[in-house]
Amino acid sequence: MSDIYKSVPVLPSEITPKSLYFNRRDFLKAAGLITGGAVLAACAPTGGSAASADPATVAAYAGKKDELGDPLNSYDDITNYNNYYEFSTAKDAVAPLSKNFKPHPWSVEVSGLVSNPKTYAIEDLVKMFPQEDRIYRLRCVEAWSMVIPWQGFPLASLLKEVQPTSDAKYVHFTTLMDTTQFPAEADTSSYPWPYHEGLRLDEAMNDLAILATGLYGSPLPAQDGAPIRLVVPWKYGFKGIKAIVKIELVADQPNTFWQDINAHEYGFYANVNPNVPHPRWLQSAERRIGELGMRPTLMFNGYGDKVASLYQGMDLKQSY
Ligand SMILES: Nc1nc2c(c(=O)[nH]1)N[C@H]1C(S)=C(S)[C@@H](COP(=O)(O)O)O[C@H]1N2
Ligand SMILES: [Mo]
Repeated sequence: MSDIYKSVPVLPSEITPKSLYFNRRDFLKAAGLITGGAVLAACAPTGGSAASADPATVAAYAGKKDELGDPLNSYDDITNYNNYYEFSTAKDAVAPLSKNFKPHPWSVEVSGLVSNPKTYAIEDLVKMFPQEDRIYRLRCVEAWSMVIPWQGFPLASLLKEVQPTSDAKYVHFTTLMDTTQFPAEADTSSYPWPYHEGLRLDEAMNDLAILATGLYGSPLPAQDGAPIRLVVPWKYGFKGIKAIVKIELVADQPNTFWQDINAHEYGFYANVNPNVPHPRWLQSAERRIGELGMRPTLMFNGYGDKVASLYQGMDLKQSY
C-alpha cells in the first residue's frame, strides 16, 4: 500500500445526513417531482434512475419479506441512497450522476489460476445461468441497512465453469476503470482506483454469494452496480463490488480498495460482527433505511447458519 492514501478521509459517512435526505425526499414528493414507493411511472423524473424499471414488475414485489420477516426497502430507496465513490461520495448524488452510464456492451474476464480462462459477454452470463431471486439484507459498515430483492446467479456457478486449479485460493474482483464514465477515477492520488475486492475461494463458493444482474425484477440500475456486481450478504456492504470487469483466481490474499486506504479500519474479511466496534461507527446496531429507531445488528448479518463454519478456528475479532 502506498502512503499517499493514509491521509485520505475515509467513508465520510452521511455526507447528506439522513434527516436532510428524507426531508428533501418528502419535499420533492410533496412537490410532485418524484413518486413514492413501488408506483413508479416508467418516465418518472427520479433523477433518471428509474427509467428502466417496469412499474408492474416492481409492484409484483409488494408485500414480500426476507426470511426473518423484514419487509423490502422500496425501489426508490434502493436506487437513490447509494455508495458509489466512482460517481460521488454523496449518496443521493449517485443516481443523477450515473444516468448516462453505459452497461452495454460489457464483458467480464475470468482468468488467473483456472483451467478454462474466458471472457464472457454479459448477455451470455445472463443466458448461461438461471437468474434466481434472492432477498438479502445489506448492512453497510456505516451502520445503515436495507432489504433488497436481487436477481442473479451463484458466483460458484461461474467459478465451476472456469475450473480453478489447485493453487487457486482467493478470488480478486476489479471494477471498470474508465474516466470518461467515472470522472472520480481521474484522481488516483486520493483513491486507489479501480475499486477492487476479494474473497477466499471457499467463501466465493458459498451458495449465498451471488453475482447480481437485477433488482426488483428489473435490470440492475447503474447506481447499484450495472450490469453485474457482487453480493455477499454476511459481509459489510463495501465487499459488494459494483460494475465488475475482471474476476481473477489467485494464490495469495489480494489487497482490497478499503484496506489499501486504511487497513486499520477495513479488514479483508469484513464479516458483519456486532461485537467488534469500528473506530468511527457503532457496529452493535443499525438503522434500517425507512425506519426511525435502531435495530440490533446480527452476527454475520443473520446468515451465520450458512457461513459460520467457514471461519471455524479463526479469531473473528481479527476478521474485521
Ligand atoms: N465499485 C464500487 N463498488 C462499491 C462501492 C463503490 O464505491 N464502488 N461502494 C460499496 C459500499 S460501501 C456499499 S455499502 C455498497 C452499496 O450498494 P448499493 O448502493 O447498491 O446499496 O456498494 C459497495 N460497492
Ligand atoms: Mo458501505
